[in-house]
Amino acid sequence: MNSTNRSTAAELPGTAQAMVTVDDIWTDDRIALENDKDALRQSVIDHFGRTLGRDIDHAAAHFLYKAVALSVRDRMMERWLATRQAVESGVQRHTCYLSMEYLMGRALRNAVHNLDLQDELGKALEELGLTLEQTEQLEADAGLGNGGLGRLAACFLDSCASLALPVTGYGLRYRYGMFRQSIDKGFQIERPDSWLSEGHVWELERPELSCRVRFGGRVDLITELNGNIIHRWVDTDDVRAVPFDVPVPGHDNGIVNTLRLWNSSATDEFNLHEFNAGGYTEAVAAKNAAENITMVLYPNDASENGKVLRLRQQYFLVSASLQDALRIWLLHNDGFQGFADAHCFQLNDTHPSLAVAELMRLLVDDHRLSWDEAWSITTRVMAYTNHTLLPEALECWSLDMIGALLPRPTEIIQEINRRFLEEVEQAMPGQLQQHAEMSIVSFDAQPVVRMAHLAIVGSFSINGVAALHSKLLKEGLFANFNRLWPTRFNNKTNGVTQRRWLAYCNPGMKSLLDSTLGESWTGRMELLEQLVPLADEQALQARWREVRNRNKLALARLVAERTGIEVSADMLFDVQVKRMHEYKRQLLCTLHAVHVYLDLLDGQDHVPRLVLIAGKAAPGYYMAKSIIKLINNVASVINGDKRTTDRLKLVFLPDYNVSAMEVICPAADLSEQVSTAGKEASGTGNMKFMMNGAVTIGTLDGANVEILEAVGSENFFQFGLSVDQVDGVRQGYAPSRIIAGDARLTRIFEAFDSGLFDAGEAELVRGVIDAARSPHDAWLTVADLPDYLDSQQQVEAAWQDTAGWTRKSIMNTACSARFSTDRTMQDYNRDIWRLQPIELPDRETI
Ligand code: 26Q
Repeated sequence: MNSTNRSTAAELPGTAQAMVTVDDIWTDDRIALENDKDALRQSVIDHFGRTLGRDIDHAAAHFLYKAVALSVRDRMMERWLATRQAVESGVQRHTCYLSMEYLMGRALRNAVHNLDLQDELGKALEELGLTLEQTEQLEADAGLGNGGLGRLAACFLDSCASLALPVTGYGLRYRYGMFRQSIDKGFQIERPDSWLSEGHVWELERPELSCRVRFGGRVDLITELNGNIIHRWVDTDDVRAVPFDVPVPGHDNGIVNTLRLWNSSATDEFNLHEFNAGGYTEAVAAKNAAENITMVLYPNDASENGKVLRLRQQYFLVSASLQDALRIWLLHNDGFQGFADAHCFQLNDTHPSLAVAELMRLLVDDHRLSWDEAWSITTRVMAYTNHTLLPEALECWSLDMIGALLPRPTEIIQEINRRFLEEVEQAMPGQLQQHAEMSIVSFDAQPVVRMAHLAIVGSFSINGVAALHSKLLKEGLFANFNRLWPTRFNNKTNGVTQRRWLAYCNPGMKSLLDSTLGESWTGRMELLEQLVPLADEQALQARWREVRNRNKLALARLVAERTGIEVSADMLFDVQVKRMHEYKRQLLCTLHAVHVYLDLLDGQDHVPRLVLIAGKAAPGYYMAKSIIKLINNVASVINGDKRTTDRLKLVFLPDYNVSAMEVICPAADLSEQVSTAGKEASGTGNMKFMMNGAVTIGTLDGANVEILEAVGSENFFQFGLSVDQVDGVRQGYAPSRIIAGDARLTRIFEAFDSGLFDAGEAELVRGVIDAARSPHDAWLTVADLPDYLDSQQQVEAAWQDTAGWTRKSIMNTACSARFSTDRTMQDYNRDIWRLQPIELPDRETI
């Protein structure tokens, strides 16, 4: 037995310490968990009967899924423990990724493929009268995120595990994830997503690692005997943070990293005064507030300012995660010497930026480091990723609110700010305007804490998520900071994991690529470039179209199931799926559909087209919800018209989520990425579509710029104003003149004015249309519309040349390597994290 490989000791009551190691638990002869068909079949039966206590008469489908998932989970356990031991051994540098959101989707298919179990498990299930595909559908999506930022975190975890990078995800275990969307008479209806109600087989509760998070109370100053003044945060309302670990298996490398999600629960203490005064029930009920913290994900993907529960969530995540990292460190170390060299905390937007203050508090108050020692550590471990340029999405918290909820962290923020402003004064003497602009706490009468400034001041690295976005951060939003600390700013273009987003969601394409390039492309995306010289080959093109056609049939089935609308796979599948936002301009897409419809009525032909739109609107975002209603109104006119039925369909697909995208992105021909230039930080849906062979129609925004550069202008339909032009156009912007000057636009807006699309909601629909016609329209929809319509005409011409289109499609997949999160993670690792790959002990069983 390898003694360096010992796990921590387990203490048994009344006995001397019992040493239990991984090797004791999994001796070679106990493993017996083979991965062949028969062993897998037996595992499923055992879990169904023994673990879950079911018999086949009560074979509620869900229990079959659970038995399968548990059988797969069993096969990760040893590797999971071994990975954790390697990461927590205290010698290896590692990264803690702090994020309020992880949009994981389903886990089964991903685990099965990453562990390479698909063939044997498929056969085992067949013998039990099941298919793997059916079984996978029974899993609920883990929808612990809103959109791009949350899904990015999930893709990062997958790539880190697959690259053997020691990265632990820290997040919250929301009881209710992203709401479920349905459509009633064209309106969005939200329903709670109780994804845990049937149990969650992937998580492992770890109450032994719980910690305490404090809220409220006050700060007492205490002078110690030696004259030191210390701050004691007292009379707090405490909440218990209980971790639930979710395994993150790497692809075919034996690594299983961890996503640690915190659940809030009450501490065991009661308000004794109330308790003893006979208020037993009240004292117990008061504990509810604690449980509420992780009850629900905020369904906004732009900040919802000022909600105290959101602030509690953020601090809860940050405090529990940092305490956990310090606890693990102190298992193997006496003090904090070396801590900074061994850690990086990557902040996913400003949502966890209280980490800067909280790490200072833990080091200074709890571990008695000096301010300077603590600050030196903090500013060597924190790194901040920005995901937005929209001013309204920048988080600010009122100083009063944060001071009442978190009195001690607030004092620390103010001290950080005092010292920071001294530094600004040194570097930019007398520039009071700069001080006011850069200050963490604003100089207003009602001061607010600017979370981005806190993150910037406390971090050694600040990155944007696409080249254009990072440039705009440096030149615009954070220009002052860039002047002060130019070396801190850098770019890390987003990516997506090709495992979930190509290999597993598009099995037809995977086998085509496997047979053309060999199987190793999954881990080496640059091999896709070998498709470039083959892009015109007839045999490849034919197989390519065949695969895509099957994918389109699958999407057509999903559309029919959810909406009752029948669409033909021969149509051009023109797709825009993403959160509903004015800046993303789902309206452009819809206005184009109206244009095609009116042309068809006028006797002008178009290629058959399905325009598919899907996405959720934040429940309080009136305009975004109105746009959904408008789309549905237009859709019912178009889809109800027999004259155009084989030429045009407009579909709003309800309840867009990760699993829906796994069906949508392999089937799209045209990917709509049409945001107002300068507004979309990166986009990641654009990358999923490209990888699967869709051609983009897009503006020069976010990562579209890099997609265009990678694939070449002949394989991308570019239109619209550039960032540099946008501000110019805003001056004296007169949409009505543009409409009057273009017959196509005139006709579109007249159709709306005629009431054709009102469906009894004239006020609402006209509200959207009038906003687009207003000189104050910040999104410049009308300004970009003529160019967009032209560009769509080029799309149609290109579509009619089947071989030419197939070539474009192949070229998009071929050039997509750089949009893999494997590349993104290597960039983070090279410039920010500097981690060594995990080395597992060389054991046969791992
Ligand atoms: C903040 C405070 C209170 C409540 C909610 C929020 C909140 C929650 C989520 C604010 C923003 C978000 C999510 C933002 C997001 O998804 N941004 C997207 O991030 C992607 C990954 O980098 C980019 O590709 C997209 O361009 C960007 O819009």
